[in-house]
Amino acid sequence: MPNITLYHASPSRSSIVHWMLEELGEPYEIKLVSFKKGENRQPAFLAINPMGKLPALEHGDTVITEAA
Ligand SMILES: N[C@@H](CCC(=O)N[C@@H](CS)C(=O)NCC(=O)O)C(=O)O
Repeated sequence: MPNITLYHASPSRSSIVHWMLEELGEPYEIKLVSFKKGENRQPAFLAINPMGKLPALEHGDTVITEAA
């Protein structure tokens, strides 16, 4: 089980992080988040990123929320 998880929606800035992960070649998991269904505003996702925005990249206990 990879310890890197990308919360992703396309099109969005999380595609930049998806690209980075592909170039790194490390194993990762993708969890799709639907803006249309408002999943980024649900408590389960707000527990990952309280701003309710993508990207969110979990690496172990660390969460990174800036594509830059
Ligand atoms: N500071 C963040 C901003 C991320 C951001 O604004 N993401 C947009 C998608 S590109 C988002 O999640 N919008 C959903 C919303 O605000 O409800 C970054 O640049 O990585």
